[in-house]
Amino acid sequence: MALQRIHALLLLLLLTMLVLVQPSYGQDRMYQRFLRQHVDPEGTGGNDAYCNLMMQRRKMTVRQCKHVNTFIHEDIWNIRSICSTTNIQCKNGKMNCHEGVVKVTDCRETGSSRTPNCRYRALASTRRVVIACEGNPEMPVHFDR
Ligand code: T3P
Repeated sequence: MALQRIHALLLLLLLTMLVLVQPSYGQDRMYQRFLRQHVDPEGTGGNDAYCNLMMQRRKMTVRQCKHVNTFIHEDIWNIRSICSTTNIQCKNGKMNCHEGVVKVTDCRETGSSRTPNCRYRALASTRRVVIACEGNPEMPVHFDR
């Protein structure tokens, strides 16, 4: 009887731990996705060939060509530090967005682009970007605009 109770308690403990761990697991997956899609510290980017190659390499041309994607050319710690600036409103109305000025390459799909041969026009600039952050410590999980 006592053994059954211990088993039940252990099961409850395990379930509680799973519930607690799950959000941070989800956030980490979002962070990894953000890194894959939007962060390229080494690249200087800037031209169409860069976009054509990187959009494919970072798996954004698999089922369909992603229409618009921005690569940020900054150290990840610089990008993460944007999360500690003042909260602003995201496009979806949530208040977990933050803005910063960074070096970017914006890749925009061209008219002649057809999956799997997705084709992009590049625009390099230093501009204001808005990203959403989550977690503790706060980490970028979504590129807003
Ligand atoms: P994702 O959520 O997969 O990162 O807004 C729709 C998608 O376009 C979103 O994709 C972010 C991406 N995007 C950019 O990468 N740069 C931009 O400047 C804008 C407006 C959108």
